[in-house]
Amino acid sequence: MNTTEVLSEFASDVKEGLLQFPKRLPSKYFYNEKGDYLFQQIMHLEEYYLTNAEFEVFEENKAEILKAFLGADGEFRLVELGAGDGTKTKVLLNHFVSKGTKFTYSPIDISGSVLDGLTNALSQEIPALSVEPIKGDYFKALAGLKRNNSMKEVVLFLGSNIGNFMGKSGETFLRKLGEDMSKGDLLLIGFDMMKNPEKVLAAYNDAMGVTREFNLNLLDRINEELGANFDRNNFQHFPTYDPITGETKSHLVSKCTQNVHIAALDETFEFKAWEAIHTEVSQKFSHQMIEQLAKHAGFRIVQNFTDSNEYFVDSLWEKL
Ligand code: AVJ
Repeated sequence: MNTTEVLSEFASDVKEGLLQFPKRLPSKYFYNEKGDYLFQQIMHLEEYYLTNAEFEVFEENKAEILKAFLGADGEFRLVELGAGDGTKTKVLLNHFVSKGTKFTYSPIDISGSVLDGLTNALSQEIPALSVEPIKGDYFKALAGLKRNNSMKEVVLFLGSNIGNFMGKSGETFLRKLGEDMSKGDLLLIGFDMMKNPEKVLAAYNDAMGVTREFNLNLLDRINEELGANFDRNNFQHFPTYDPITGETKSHLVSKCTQNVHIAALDETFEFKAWEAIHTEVSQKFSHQMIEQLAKHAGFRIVQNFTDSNEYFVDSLWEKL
């Protein structure tokens, strides 16, 4: 590689992560086409309780949620960050439309094909719904919305995606999100709660090995896009759960001492036998942690919605 050439963000993130000790790779790179597909499979797994739990939260509380969204104004724009295929959101959208609610749905996603898929599906399934998709970065999209109108905003950030932020970065993200919202705007945010550690661990180590594939796909992606020679058979998927902190971590453990060359970086990395790469954190929360997060990010908790097992909480926050 020409040394003056600028590395792609992917390449430089991989380099930075593998030069750290312990080694790590950012989980946002799971989601190429194969990764999107594997995550869809994960959402249908028996062990991955999160999907059904949040689905139940919406089914059981949709009337209450609508009441809270309507507030005093009676009109709003519903903005969803990282909408995906919208399976869970449709529960709310269908209910809102059936009640004659005046609102526009704006899913924001970085992937144009994901947005097109969702928009087409919605025009078939809920023709009366007004949809204005926005392709791009969350913050740019939100700032653009604010510039163009003054309607009350309700932001959805579902699926415990907030759990993927490491350390204080979740708080920083939410604070920044708040800066693009007005006082009185709402945020409905999903949290996977602390629970039986066996149950948590099984969700990240399913019997069919889909999560294992999802994790190993990151190595395949580095091979394909950055010209690396990772041998996936030399790495083992190993998740852990810490019931004290609620941190669920995924790792890829090197089964032997080995060298991996990454052509795009013009660099070889050594992995010692049983050295682990940390690939993902999926934080589990307590009510106290949610309260702290809301407070530090500049929001007030209006109401918490949960499922019958109390596995999952969708927390409704108001921007202060
Ligand atoms: C999409 C971030 C909510 O952390 O549970 C699923 C991703 N990783 N199985 C999660 C994931 C492994 C998922 N989130």
